[in-house]
Amino acid sequence: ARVLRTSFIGKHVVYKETTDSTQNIAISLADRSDSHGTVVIAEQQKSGRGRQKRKWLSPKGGIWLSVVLKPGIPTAKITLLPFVAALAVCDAIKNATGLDARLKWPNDVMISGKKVAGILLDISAEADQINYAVIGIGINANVDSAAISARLDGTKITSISDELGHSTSRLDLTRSLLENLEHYYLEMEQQGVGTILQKWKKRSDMLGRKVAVVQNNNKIIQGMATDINDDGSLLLKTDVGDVNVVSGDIHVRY
Ligand code: BT5
Repeated sequence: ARVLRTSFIGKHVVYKETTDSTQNIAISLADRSDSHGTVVIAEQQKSGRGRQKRKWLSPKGGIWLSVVLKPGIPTAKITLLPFVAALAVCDAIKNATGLDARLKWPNDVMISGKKVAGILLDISAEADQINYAVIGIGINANVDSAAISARLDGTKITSISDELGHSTSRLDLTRSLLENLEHYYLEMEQQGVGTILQKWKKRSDMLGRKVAVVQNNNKIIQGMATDINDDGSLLLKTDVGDVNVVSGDIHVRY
């Protein structure tokens, strides 16, 4: 197998057959001085997490991993890290499988309108100093999406094997993912968020469409998704004017 062409992401890999959550292991390693780029990967997770304490089902056959990063960027810019990760996942799926993966704000990766991968960010920061960021990535690679779906609340989901009609190489996909992640991460550190957001927008079919943003309190804001702002918030044009939606506890329907 070809070696991993990265300079820091994946130089240290922790592999588990089964764990509660790779995110928890990565957080427990993050304070070490040499943890930058450490990858924690598991065959299955017993308590995989989504955002806002939602569950992430993680049976065998998927790609469930977390990456420790110590970004040299201002704390305010850390909200862009999930966009970097989503971009890396999207390109890895395209490169490794040929499938037409698309991005949905704030950090979902979709194939034909169904969620194939999700991103989670945990950070530790003081004032304007980031101690560490742990980015969690879950990809439904070779899993039965109908079986996962049956245990969920109606979210439309898919997997790479279901889309292809056969299984895919998780090794190739993971390698491509980690290489892309390092590439886009360095691009963000060196060139700022502008080019990352441009690329993100190119891979999204959401801008220019009418969307409904469902908030935590079940309030719904409808409008036209017109842009992603530099802080990663979504610009909505509504009947009562422009609204900036931050990626808190909300989800978006087209
Ligand atoms: C996410 O949350 O999409 C972030 C998922 C991050 C998972 C990775 S796996 C490695 C690392 N370790 C962890 O413990 N987590 C990370 P969110 O946008 O909140 O979406 C959560 C929602 O997605 C749930 O409420 C379900 O409706 C749905 N869901 C759960 N499992 C799914 C799956 N396998 N595929 C697609 N959707 C799923």
